[in-house]
Amino acid sequence: MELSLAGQLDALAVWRRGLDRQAADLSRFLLEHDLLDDASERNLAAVRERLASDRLCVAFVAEFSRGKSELINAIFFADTGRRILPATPGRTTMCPVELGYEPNTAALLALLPIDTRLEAQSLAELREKPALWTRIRLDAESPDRLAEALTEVTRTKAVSIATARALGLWHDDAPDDNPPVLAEGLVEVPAWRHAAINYPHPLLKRGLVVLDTPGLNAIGAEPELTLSLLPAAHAVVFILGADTGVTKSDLAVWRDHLGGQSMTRFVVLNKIDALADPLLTEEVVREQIEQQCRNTAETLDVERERVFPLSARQALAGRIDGDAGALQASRLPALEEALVTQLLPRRREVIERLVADAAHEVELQATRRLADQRRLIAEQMLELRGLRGKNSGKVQLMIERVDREMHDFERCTERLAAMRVVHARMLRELLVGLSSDELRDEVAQMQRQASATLFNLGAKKAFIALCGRLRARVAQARARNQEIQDMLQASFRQLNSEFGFALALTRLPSLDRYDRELTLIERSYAQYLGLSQALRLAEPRFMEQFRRMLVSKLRMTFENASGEVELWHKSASNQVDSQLRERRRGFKRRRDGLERIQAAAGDLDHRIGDLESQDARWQHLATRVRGFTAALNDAASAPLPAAEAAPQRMTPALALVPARSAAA
Ligand SMILES: Nc1nc2c(ncn2[C@@H]2O[C@H](COP(=O)(O)OP(=O)(O)O)[C@@H](O)[C@H]2O)c(=O)[nH]1
Ligand SMILES: [Mg+2]
Repeated sequence: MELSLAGQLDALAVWRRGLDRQAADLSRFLLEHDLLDDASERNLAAVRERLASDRLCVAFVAEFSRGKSELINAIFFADTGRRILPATPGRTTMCPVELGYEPNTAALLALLPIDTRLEAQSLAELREKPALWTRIRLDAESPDRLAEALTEVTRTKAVSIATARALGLWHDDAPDDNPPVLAEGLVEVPAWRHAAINYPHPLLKRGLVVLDTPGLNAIGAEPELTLSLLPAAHAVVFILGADTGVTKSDLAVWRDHLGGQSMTRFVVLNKIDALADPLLTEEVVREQIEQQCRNTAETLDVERERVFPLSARQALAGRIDGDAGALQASRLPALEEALVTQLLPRRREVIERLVADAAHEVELQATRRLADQRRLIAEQMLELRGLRGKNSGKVQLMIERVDREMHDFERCTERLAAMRVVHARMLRELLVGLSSDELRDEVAQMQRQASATLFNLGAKKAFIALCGRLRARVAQARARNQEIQDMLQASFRQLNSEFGFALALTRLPSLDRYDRELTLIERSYAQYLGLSQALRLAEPRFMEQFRRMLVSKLRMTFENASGEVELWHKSASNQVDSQLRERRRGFKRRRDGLERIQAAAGDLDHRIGDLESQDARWQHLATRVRGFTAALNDAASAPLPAAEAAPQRMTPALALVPARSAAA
């Protein structure tokens, strides 16, 4: 029985929607019962945002002409009955192509001109400037017109060597990587820097994003690919030619761009059809292929199971012709099955953990608040029960006692104010260390150090030093956070014992995640600053682009870190505020209750009854909160709704509904 990616993505989407509904229910319930504090509200909103926008990005990476585009065609577009992405000799993808689907937007090919490389803006910045992109409407109904439009990604143009140099596409010191020279001192360079296809394919509609990359040259020349697009991918399919094996440049791509990454990696040994030899038996050819897979696995240092020998061309032709035997012979189904069975469970795990953590925090917060209210009620009940059979003079004494207690209690406000001042100061000091101003200064310092050395050869050293300093900042933030926690802990203990609060701190955010993020940034950027790139970095434009990307990446990390820290502190302060409010309300209720009893002595039992039902209500609410979070947890850990088993299909294993028949 085969699983289809479409079916699995659907199941995942159904599961996510279910979780989202439950999170919404929980949120509404808490709001209705005045149990939703800021921290929980933000927590739940963040989870729901993730559930709504979860994407799965698969990147296809290889040297030129290994068959990336052909493989994408075979996996995703065979249902159109033809080759959609250009993948024939002389028709090479020249720029990174992103395939995805944005609902409520027309089918579109958006192209960013190569000239934009003359300015230092990063791709992320340029995405926000639609005016700079050339847009071509796509006709999803007509595969021929679609394929025709997509040939744009192969477009080149002739420019002078000087221009090519300025574009970062010509390096006097690295002639092998340079583009072909045409007559009259002109060279052929890609016309576009980046292409984004918005297309209502069934899989793309389900949140799949596919990234087709051109060869090494472009990967090397466009830092954005190495530094941000590839690390953001959830899986990478790395493609080799079975006819060529692992070449030196294949190995360079693997080492430089994929080696240390954390995403799931699949290695494809493509073009096995080229190994067929009429003079050899099928057995022998099979054994040859197997041997090559083992060699490949060894060279790349991956498990043999990660290597998939196949023929993209045969698979595409087999699917288009409806030839099941040819499809089987192409061995593509094994790769597709691996994508389905290995990729999605991992995505799911990430979300599951996210939801479970949020449910836990929210439950803790809400039930603590309820427990606190019940504690106050218990005290009142004790007091009232003690009044049974007492006269009204006694009640008057009680009222006076409450007044005294209230008065004593109000002394805590001074203490709280002092604690708040200290807390705010300490927190300010902590956050300054993570602020974007200081971050900018740090990067500027790195730049000064880097440009002080010849040819930017010191850039890597300066960058590593920067990472060291940034890590020290995170460590310092962690230490300061601990100090604040100690201070709060001590104050809470005092407040609890002197004024009857029930203040308790939640687990301090560990900030380990940001260490890991920094390590990841360090690794991929340091790789980029390796010797092979050093010459390119000598160009001021590149250095500027590099700096901008680095700053925006680091800023995100630091903003998230300080956001998390702030949230924790905010929830600690909120807890104090809400308990203060509750305590005051409690005193007032006690006093009102006693006054009512004084006014009508027989009211005592009635009043106790009130408190009992109030208490029962809160107990009930706590149970319901736990019910909601348990349901959320159950839904998160429940098996996915069964994906339909696909019969022996001729439509692509990964496509559920052929695009054409869906449109028809
Ligand atoms: N024999 C054979 N040729 C293939 C196969 N896959 C791709 N090709 C050819 O290899 C060339 C490069 O393919 P393409 O997909 O454009 O490579 P890309 O540059 O990696 O995107 C094209 O001429 C394809 O037709 C295959 O499985 N077998
Ligand atoms: Mg291609």
